Amino acid sequence: MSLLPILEYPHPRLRTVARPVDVDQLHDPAFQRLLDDMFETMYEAPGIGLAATQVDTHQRFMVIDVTEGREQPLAFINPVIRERSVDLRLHQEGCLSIPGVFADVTRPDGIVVEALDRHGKPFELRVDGLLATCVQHEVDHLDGKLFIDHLSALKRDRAIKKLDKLRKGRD
Ligand code: GNR
Ligand code: NI
Repeated sequence: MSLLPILEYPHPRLRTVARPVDVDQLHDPAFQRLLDDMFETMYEAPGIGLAATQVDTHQRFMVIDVTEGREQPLAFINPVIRERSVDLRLHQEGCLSIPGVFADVTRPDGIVVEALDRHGKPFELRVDGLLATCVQHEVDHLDGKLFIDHLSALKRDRAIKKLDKLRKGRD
């Protein structure tokens, strides 16, 4: 297995709208290896989710594990959010593509998400809380969106200045 490089803001390919995965690909060992590499990259970061877009693969899939013990790896192939609750939830989000920057984002608290698992078997999950936040954050990546797009212009500017400052301190 290997760690994959993660695209960072403002890389233009983070704005790509990913294309659906061709289900024949799920039988391809190279695709399964890519999924394993994405889990490894997410766990090593560490992060609770990683979308294919972030590793410069512009197909609709993502990996998530929101458990403390890193015991519940979930792969979502061609995810679709079927329902969104009226109830909202505010959560402080971060992103491996905008490292070190955190900001409050409001999203629907509960969702129903439909996808294929890594073997092509369809599943549906009704989730809320952190997992629902994370699924929405990852599906946003597949649509070329970043969590800072949900902020006011003022807060987004502040977030980008913070990122610039962190980068200047790094070198
Ligand atoms: O590791 C991550 N943490 C996180 C925290 C709150 C809301 C969303 C996330 S996802 C993020 C990893 C990432 O960038 N996924 O795209
Ligand atoms: Ni992210």
